[in-house]
Amino acid sequence: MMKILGLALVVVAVSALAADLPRSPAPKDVELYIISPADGATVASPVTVRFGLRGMGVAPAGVAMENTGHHHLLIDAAPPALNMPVPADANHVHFGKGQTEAQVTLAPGKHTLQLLLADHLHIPHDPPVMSLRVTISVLP
Ligand SMILES: [Cu+2]
Repeated sequence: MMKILGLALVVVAVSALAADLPRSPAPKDVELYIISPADGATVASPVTVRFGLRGMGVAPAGVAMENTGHHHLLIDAAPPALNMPVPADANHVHFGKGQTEAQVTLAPGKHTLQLLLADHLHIPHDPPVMSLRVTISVLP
């Protein structure tokens, strides 16, 4: 009985911790956008995606500096939970070296691209700094 209670307490403590991860503040009037490709564009793979950011700076992951972050490209994915680190997988690509463009290999067909800035710990800012989502068609 005590064992079960102990486990329940640990679970509660861990969820409280996740909800309380501190988020870096984002200044007002920040703009994150995909310079290219344009929404609706038809392109060949690999696709060069250029990241645009106005009102904040880019810093590598791990470097805690006010009003900075690094880019994450969401490929065919909805925005992830904003109170925890951005997942790292084929649909959530981190640019932790401070890159401002990427070459992305995509299968033929329709794909969506969206940028999400996150802080040195990969946690989105508050309020989140996100681009509009663009839809592109990749040639066979
Ligand atoms: Cu990251």
